[in-house]
Amino acid sequence: MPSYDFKAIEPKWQKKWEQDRLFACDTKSERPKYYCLMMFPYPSGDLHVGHGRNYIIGDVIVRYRIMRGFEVLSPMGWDAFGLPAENAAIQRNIHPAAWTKSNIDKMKAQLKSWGAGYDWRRELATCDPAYYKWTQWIFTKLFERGLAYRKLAPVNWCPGCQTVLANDQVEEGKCNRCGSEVARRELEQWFFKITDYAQRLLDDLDKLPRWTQGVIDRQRKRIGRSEGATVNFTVKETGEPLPCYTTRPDTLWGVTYFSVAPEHPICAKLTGPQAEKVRELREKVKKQTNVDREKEKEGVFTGLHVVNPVNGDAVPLYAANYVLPEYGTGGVMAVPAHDQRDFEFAKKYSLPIKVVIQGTNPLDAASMKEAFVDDGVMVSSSQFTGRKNEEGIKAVTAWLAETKKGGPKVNFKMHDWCVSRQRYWGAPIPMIHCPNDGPVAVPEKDLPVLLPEIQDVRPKGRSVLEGIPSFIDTKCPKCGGPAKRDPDTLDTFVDSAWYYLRYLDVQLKDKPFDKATVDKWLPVDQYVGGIEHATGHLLYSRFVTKALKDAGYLSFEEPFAALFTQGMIQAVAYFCPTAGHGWTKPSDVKWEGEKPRCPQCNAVMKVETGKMSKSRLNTVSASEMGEQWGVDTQRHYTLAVAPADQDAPWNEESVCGSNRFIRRLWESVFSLTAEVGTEVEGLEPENLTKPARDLRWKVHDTIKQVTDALEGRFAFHTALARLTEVEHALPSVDEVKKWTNPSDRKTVVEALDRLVVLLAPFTPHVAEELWHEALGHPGSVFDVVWPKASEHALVRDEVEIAVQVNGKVKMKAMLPPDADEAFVREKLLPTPEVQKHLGGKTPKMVKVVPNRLVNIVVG
Ligand code: ANZ
Repeated sequence: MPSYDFKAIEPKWQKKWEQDRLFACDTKSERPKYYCLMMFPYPSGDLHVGHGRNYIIGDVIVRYRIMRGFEVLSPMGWDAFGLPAENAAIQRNIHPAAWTKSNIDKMKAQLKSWGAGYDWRRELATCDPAYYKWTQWIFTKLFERGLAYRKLAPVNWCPGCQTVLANDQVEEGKCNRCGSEVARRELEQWFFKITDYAQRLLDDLDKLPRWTQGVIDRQRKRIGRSEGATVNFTVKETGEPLPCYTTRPDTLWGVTYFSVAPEHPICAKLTGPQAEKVRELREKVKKQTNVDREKEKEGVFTGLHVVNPVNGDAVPLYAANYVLPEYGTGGVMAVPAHDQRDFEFAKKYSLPIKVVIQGTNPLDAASMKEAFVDDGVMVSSSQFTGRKNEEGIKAVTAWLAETKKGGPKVNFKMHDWCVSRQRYWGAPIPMIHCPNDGPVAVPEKDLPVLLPEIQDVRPKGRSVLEGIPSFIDTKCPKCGGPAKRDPDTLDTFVDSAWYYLRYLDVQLKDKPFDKATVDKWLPVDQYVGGIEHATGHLLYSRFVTKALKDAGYLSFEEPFAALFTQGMIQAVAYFCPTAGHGWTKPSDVKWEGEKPRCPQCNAVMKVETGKMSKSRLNTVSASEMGEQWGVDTQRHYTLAVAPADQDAPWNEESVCGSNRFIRRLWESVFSLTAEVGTEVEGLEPENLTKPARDLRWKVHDTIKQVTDALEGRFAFHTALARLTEVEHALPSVDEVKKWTNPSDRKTVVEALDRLVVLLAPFTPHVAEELWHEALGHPGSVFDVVWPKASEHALVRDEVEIAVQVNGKVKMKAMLPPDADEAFVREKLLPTPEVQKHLGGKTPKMVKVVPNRLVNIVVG
């Protein structure tokens, strides 16, 4: 028997697949199509075994679909623009392009070493001008349709570095490079009007039954649809309208003050002694996150009053931090009795509390400890008094509309998408600012707007590109006069919002994609990626698809028909509390019995299981893993350890278990074929003895179960558990020597054959080798049509069922299939084994769940 030399086997088959163009997709093929897409990676350099999970899962799906006869499209590319490349460039003094390119090379080699199959002819990188030309084109199309606009928006400004910082460059309010206090600055930036699509993005979630529920929920929450009413309050002193948005118009008679965000335009117009205080508050909230703004409520009286249109009452107007400027109208009618935030604010500033909804226990404003937010009956509410508040909401809203005091209104939490970045390493925004014509899109013939090649990408000033006159100074495409290019680059989420369309033809020069081809191949049949993209990438891609459809470039409006989000592979990390020591590599930790100790100071270390990350020194290198065990072991472990959508530990011992399985399989297949041969021909299913019949049943039942597990359920761990059982069910060579019936011996060949075929999507290299070398087939195992279970083999002459006495499982018994109560009473109950468990008592009741369970109730 040859030894299991994975170091020779794995590259050998990888080369063969490449030569055979196993993963080359012919988009014009007549076969049914299957588009399997993995979220393309950011080229960060090294991959660890945690990253491997995503690609391995995708590869199993791809190989399975190939075996099912689909024309499979499995492309791969690189989300290649972005901040880390720029940071690495600044730190190590290499150009972001060079850094990115070398990482792509490394990662590509790694993906290949995992045996992950892609049609590399379709490789793309978003930093390639041939690609970003079309990213820019999409921007101009959105601009044409009024879906890209400019407005002032805050950015993080570092006065030390004189530059704009991304959110992850700000740590506790300080610049993570120079430590200066980060300020907020208002800049004119570009936005995509994703809010125009809020309702459709929400409604169409119902068309995605094959998406992970968690992602659907998160998108719903992010879109944040809210139904309520606007109410037309006015400023008493000036008569100026001051509308508010409320979900509780039933509480209008309980308004005791009104509050606006300190950023509200009305605050800017204030004069008098209060104006300065409001301004101070605005400066303060600028530094607060939305969460901070709600924690400690703070407000300032503006000196003005506001008139409630339902009863003419005038109430004081406050500027308050907990009112957000960008939601609703930026103003809130405050009802302390029935809103907890307003309650806390009213208590703090001694404002009146007025109960207008009564529950079963009468409320008294003076003694309330918190707001009453439950349903109840409206009181002191003019003609609505006595109504249940749920009906009141509808009735009051209708009445507001009739009397022109307000009306129904739907709001969304979602904001427009800011796409301007003041960075170097991104696609330049294809807009020109002309003093006469305003912002003008770069015409298609002038695209791409090339990112200038500069050596020093360090930000100096507002945007990196602003400091490059040869880039910035240009002519207006409309009037020909001097004009300036937009100095910003696009958010990398714009790059990744359409890449799945480009894969169909990455060579196209005169258009981003061919409509007929993408209409045929999309939506993607299966998308696989991380749940962290739930509300970013996945929402943006849906928006861009819908916008392109509306512009007539596509015929579908949801890009991904099915979405699977894999769990994370986790690892243990060790942390020393002593200042400056921090994380230690697991292999360097000193062990004292059960206690991990710091190798530097001997302190007991904190143990944490979580995400693999470089900073925590707990990554398991994929290449070391491959060196030691082979990639099929890594694949097997990754797939068998847990359900693919759940987090799972990386556990060295279990990895050995996966390796043992592969070696046992290797031995069984070689040693048994040496005994029984490789010919299945001549197996007579009618002419088998019991052990062979049982083996055959196990094999065919497993075909059914593995197929089930691969059909959309992604129960890879179950599939592999079943396949291990088949391996266990194989007779030993010595046993088989005693099998004299030739047909019986052929069931062993059949079992080995099916086992190898079923394992092929999971552990493809070893499967190919066994298929070829042990089972003696000439072609590739991926030329084989996925097996179908034989109905005949699935008919059992006996099934194992559990026997319960008074609800507790006492034993297992073999019964003919579909045995009923009469059979059980007559044949099973009298057996000595069952009698033993009944302890001499007579059964009161016998309940049979066919083929599963018998429950005997005794008194
Ligand atoms: C009066 C009221 C009485 C409210 C009551 C609630 C309960 P959702 O469901 O999230 O849409 N609100 C409106 N605009 C706001 C803003 N810019 N910043 C902070 N809060 C704002 O919430 C809508 C409710 O949030 C509105 O209904 C308003 O408070 C508040 F017993 O109006 B309510």
